[in-house]
Amino acid sequence: KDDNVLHIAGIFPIGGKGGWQGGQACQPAARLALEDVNNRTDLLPGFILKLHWNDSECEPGLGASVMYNLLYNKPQKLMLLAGCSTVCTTVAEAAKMWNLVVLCYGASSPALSDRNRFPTLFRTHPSATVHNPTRIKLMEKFGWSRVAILQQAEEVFISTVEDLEARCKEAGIEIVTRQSFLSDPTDAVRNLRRQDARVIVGLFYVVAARRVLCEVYKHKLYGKSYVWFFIGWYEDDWFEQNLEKEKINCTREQMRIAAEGHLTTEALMWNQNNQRTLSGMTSDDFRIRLNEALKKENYDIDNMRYPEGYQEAPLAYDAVWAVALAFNKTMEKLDRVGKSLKNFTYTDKETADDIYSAINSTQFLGVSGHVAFSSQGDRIALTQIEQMIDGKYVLLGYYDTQSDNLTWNNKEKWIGGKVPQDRTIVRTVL
Ligand code: ABU
Repeated sequence: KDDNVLHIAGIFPIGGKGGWQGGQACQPAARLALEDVNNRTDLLPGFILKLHWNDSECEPGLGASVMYNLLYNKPQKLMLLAGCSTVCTTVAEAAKMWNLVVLCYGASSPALSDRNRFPTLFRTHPSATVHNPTRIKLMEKFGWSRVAILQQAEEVFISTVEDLEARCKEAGIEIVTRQSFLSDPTDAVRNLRRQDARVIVGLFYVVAARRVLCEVYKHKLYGKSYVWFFIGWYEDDWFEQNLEKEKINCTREQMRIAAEGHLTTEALMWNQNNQRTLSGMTSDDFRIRLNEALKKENYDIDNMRYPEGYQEAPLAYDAVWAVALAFNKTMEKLDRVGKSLKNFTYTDKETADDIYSAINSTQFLGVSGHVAFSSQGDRIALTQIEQMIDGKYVLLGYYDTQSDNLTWNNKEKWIGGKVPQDRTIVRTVL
């Protein structure tokens, strides 16, 4: 019998060759959240939540097909969870036609903050614009006022760069060149060299990042005169993974040399202190449970071989809790007027609006930190800064944009012992 089941749809990127395959860890995290929510007698009393899902491989076309199958096949779904910016963009643009709220646990594209284009989208993942004030802060800290940008031609990175350009202009930082590429970065990296770029912000998915790094090695854009900013959500050993599989024409050692010294910025996705969160777990408790779940799926967690999406797993876990809390609130409201969530259909705009308002006002302390949504449906987050030192990421500090507070550990290490300069210094001998 299905009378006591509330159905939701999920799209997880898992088996693809590019983009972000974060469903590998986010799907098990969502499964843990479902177990926990369904064990609570005070949440959704008399009902359980069931997730129906499939793999999008982070491909928007496949994502759309998965969504249509989930929506056109019974049972009726009440909400859609999705991850990976390219897929979220496609499904969230379409979902409004079904009066369906979309909750993205793994989508960073700043373009998703457009309420006219995505009127029913919320996300537990912060927008990639949170990195930009941090990047500017670091440029100011190290005296870099001449920077270059290298980006993969995807809306997620294009919209991040638009925001970065505006902020650089405001801060008096010159962008000497902006290079973009579809899948082969060779020419773009060569152009960076021609323009004498020294401080370079790189924005791309991890498969493209490996191709870029190999070109960086070949064109000698690494070492004491260069500094690269990369995105911080790649896995720790990203630069030496899958080299044969992806036909990367550089050795592990060459990739390691080119990666040395780069900086990363990332939004904090794990609650930072040992507080008990709404589920009763601290983020450390959650890590232990997630690791156990991933080991059962044959991931070699003991040897720190984490699946993609490990960092974002708390966002998927909290997304399911946000759904449960919002449904709980909606059910109470519908009960008062003799209606039920079970009668929702894709033409029921009134109930859809109730679900929207409920999620819009949902707030709680989750394993990813304080979950709340801004007027654009966005998460507000702190950022952390790391540097690759001797092949390992070292935490340099945190930046809180809202209070303009940079906490710095003084752990940075520059090849040659000096901060790289943002331009060639020409000395005239008299
Ligand atoms: N942190 C993963 C974001 C993935 C994406 O925006 O597609």
